[in-house]
Amino acid sequence: MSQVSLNGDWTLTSPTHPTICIPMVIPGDNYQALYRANLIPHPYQDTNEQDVQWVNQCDWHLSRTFSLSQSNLNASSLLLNLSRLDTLADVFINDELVLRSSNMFQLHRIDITPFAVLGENRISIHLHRVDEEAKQRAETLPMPIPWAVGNNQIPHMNLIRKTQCHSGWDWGICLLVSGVYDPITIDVINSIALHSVHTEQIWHQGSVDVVVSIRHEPIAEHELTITFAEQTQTLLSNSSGESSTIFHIEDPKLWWPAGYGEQPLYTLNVELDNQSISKKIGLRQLELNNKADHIGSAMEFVINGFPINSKGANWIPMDAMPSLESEARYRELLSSAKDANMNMIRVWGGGQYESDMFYNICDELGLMIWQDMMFACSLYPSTETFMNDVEPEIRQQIQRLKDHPSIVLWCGDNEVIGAIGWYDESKNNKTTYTVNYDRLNRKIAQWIAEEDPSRRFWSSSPCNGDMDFGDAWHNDNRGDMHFWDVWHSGKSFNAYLDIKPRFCSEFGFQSWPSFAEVKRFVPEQDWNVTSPTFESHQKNGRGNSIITEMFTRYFRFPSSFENMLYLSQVQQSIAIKTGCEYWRAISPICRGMLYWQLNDNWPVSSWSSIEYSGRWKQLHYHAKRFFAPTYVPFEETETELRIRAVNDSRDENHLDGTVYWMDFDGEILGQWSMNYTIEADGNDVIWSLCKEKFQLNANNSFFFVETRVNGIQNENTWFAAPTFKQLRIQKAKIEVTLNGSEITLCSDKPAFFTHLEHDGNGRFTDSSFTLLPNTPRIIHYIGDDIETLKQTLRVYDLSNSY
Ligand code: BMA
Repeated sequence: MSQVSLNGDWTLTSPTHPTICIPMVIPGDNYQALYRANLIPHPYQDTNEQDVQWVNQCDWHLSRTFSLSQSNLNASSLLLNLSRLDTLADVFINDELVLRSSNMFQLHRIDITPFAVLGENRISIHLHRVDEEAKQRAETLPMPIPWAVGNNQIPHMNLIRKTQCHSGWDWGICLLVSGVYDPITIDVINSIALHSVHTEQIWHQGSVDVVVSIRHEPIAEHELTITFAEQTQTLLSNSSGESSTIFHIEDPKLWWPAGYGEQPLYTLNVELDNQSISKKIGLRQLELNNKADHIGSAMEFVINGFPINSKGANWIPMDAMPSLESEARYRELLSSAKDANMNMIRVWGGGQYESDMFYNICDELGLMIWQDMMFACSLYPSTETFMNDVEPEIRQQIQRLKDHPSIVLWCGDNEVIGAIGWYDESKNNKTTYTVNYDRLNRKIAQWIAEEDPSRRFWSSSPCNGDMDFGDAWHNDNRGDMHFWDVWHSGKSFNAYLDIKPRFCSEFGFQSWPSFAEVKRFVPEQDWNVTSPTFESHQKNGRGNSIITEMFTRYFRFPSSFENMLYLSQVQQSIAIKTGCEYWRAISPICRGMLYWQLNDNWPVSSWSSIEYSGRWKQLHYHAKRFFAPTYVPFEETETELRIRAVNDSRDENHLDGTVYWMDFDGEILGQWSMNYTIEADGNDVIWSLCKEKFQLNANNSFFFVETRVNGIQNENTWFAAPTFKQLRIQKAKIEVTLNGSEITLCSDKPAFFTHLEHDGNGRFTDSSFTLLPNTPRIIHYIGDDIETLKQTLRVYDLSNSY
């Protein structure tokens, strides 16, 4: 098909500031264009965020010219494709209004033939400021609809269908960006337009029928060529505008989540009148098991008949300036998730329906997706006007996404049921606001069911189940829960052991960025956790106090700014590991854990395990160990210390390994070897020791277990003392030898949370581990910045942090 691309160079002007006339790259956002034109400082540096807020208070115009040939004009239609148009936009072709849009999540395909001329044409997009529109909408509502006060810096953004975290979040900069973030193209249609292609899988014993449904212009008798799994069929288009056919696949290769099998993808290609649509289809059966059981009810994804332990993290938009999104960065972040043994990502409702690249990569990597609809932490109106704006968004997004095998759940929103209990208006009038919630939520459920009957709809995250508006923050016997008692409510790390979630879809603990990251955005005079830059990059009011207060509970106080940064990441790792380790140990009661959060959208203190630059925080290295398919969690009972083996896999696995009990001088106090075969999806106690044996030595010793499963090494460390500050750890002297990308570490004493860092990009094969004494350990640097590695490699460990 021939296509006219409108990507690349545009011009950005502002009627509010008539002197501004600068180049802008589309796809892209206005902030990035202003920064490139030197009209604003970099919003992520220093305290610049506050200096760039004026951009929010302007209207912005984007425009460019493009050329159409006679053959373009001879076409039967010229379809302009526009999506992620952010947000209140009027689109003109040659000064004629062709589209008025108020929802950045809608997808547009407009016939511009009546407005097109031979030769030069002009497209302009007028983007209106959203803050004033939001205020006006609030005034006309039949009742107040509270917005996310603690997160958003600009009021009433819940009334605008725009990424909710653009106006700030408790980890997010407030940059009310606007622009167009997807490619803009014009499809030149000769005679009949191909609109969309969808599939449905009908499973039989050992085979599957793949129904391919094609939407096109309602014109009959045009030839459609459909290829799937290397079989080709031809058929004639139907005057109803919908044509379909079936491919029967015997013995299909099944798509599995990462860790449970391969991710074969079959190519589907549909051609009509010189246009084609291609998709990669994964064949898999999907079920969400919510059956009532002796505890409450299950929350378990079942793929191809096999129960899955879902492990992963929550995803936020990758950049506060959408210009900086790229396929390479999607791939890097999602590969980092997979490399840390994750198999599920939750696309959180305060962000965006991600771009096609994101879902394609998840299909490829075997990362299941829990997909929220884009509503978060505010209440939303159920007025007709609002619902009319939302309906096309939901229908179009479900149609766009539903062929991705990775998506396993459609979820109505993030924390909106809970939010009814947060704001005075709704707290005092729960019935009205719950009905208001349910009106919109029912509609969303209905639109989704109509567009995709193959997947389950889950009202909200968290939610106790259908028609249950109860407290899913604390109820651990059914549904998914968001467990924030440790971070937001200040309980100890052990509070993670007080609950047995069926599925914990959010729990998190903040850390500060690493020293390497800090150097990139904090001027040296602000290298202090209470400096203006540092405080402006901490969006959770009590965040820095919580981190510091937890230091005093658990650790000897760190000796320097640099050690504070390091220790904050040790602390975060311990918090999240405590939860994940225990919840894996209670499998299959708990069938899912997604910590908050995977990534950052600018450099900031946050709950993420990957920094804005892509660097793995210590937590991410720990996640790789505690999410490993076969893992050995420690478990403490009244009388015993135990090691379990959990095997999140479809195969029985053989594990061998050694448990060491060691003192802090490195003397071995006990040693046990283990040899065990664990069944598929198994969970067994494989070692235990009576606590009396080591209780007297609690402050002087630790347990370390190393394992091998299918040639893959893993390890775990356990301390008997309730806090690290009590431990009589010896100061470790760690010798570091660097040879190319190979780093050898050797310590005279056991060294804990031994962590490698340098100022460049890339990561290490392992970090933040226990280094046993006099046992050299080889680590490889994965990256291409050997020079920086040589110059800036630093090795931290707990004993040298105070
Ligand atoms: C959750 C999320 C986010 C928030 C995080 C940390 O509940 O849904 O809204 O950023 O907590 O407070």
